[in-house]
Amino acid sequence: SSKTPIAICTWGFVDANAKAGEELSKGTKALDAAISGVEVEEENIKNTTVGKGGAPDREGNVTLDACVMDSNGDCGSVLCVENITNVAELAKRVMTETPHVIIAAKGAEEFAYRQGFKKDNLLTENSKKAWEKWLESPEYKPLINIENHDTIGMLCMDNDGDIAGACTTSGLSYKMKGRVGDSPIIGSGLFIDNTIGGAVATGMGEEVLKTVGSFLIVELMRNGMSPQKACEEAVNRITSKNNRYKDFQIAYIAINKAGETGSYCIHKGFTYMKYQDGKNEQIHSDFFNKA
Ligand code: SD4
Repeated sequence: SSKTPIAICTWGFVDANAKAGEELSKGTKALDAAISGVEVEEENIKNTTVGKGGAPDREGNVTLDACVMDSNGDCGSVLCVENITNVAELAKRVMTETPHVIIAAKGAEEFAYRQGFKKDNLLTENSKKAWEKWLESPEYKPLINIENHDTIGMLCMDNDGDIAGACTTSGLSYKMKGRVGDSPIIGSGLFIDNTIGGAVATGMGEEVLKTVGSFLIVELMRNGMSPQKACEEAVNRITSKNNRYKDFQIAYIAINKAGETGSYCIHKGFTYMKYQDGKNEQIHSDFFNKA
């Protein structure tokens, strides 16, 4: 089996993945390492798809989705939360401090304040300007690989070989009020089974939800597929249905208990980060649409 610890995350989030890698190397457990990694992007106001600075919905409100899943199979999730930056940590608090798995919207925000989170204005001047520009001719057509697809999903394997993960996003830019994607839905945006492995998704959440993508990948690995093959099969479930995949991107990354990783996406342009042995490298994912 390969050398632990290992951290992988969606897209080119070098600093976030390095942070998780450092934490793991210090002996931090997988879940806390993953949360500390994704927090780098939640707090990065230049990232317009995660946390503070995330693009708002059509009405100008930034609403965040996040979930976490731990090595023991416990999980927590928050949907459509306003005014709180660190929603992955908030999802963890749902897991550890309540008898529930999912808390949505105002309830999640009020829970956050009771947990000592501070109120933050998530709409930056830049995202406000971009939204006002969008309002001039509001058309909602999600594009491939542009900045409205930069959810951070992270999977960590710690020094004990335990696997956990986190996923956090502002969702699709200029989404309908109340819209929730795959990212905070356990099994779709993220799934972990510490005896098998883990997977996370990014891209057009509706299509990931319809195929319960991350759970599917873990189950395929349970049945013997490598992380790579399992990601390919999960993308094939989507692309084999009809031709609509031409208009959207989906990408998956996965890790198994042996520390092997893989990724696959619909369209060229997706990369993921991998930290192992003190090295943090960016890996170009293979893709389905070679046309
Ligand atoms: C969503 N999957 O809300 C998210 C968006 C995303 O990279 O992944 N962006 O549908």
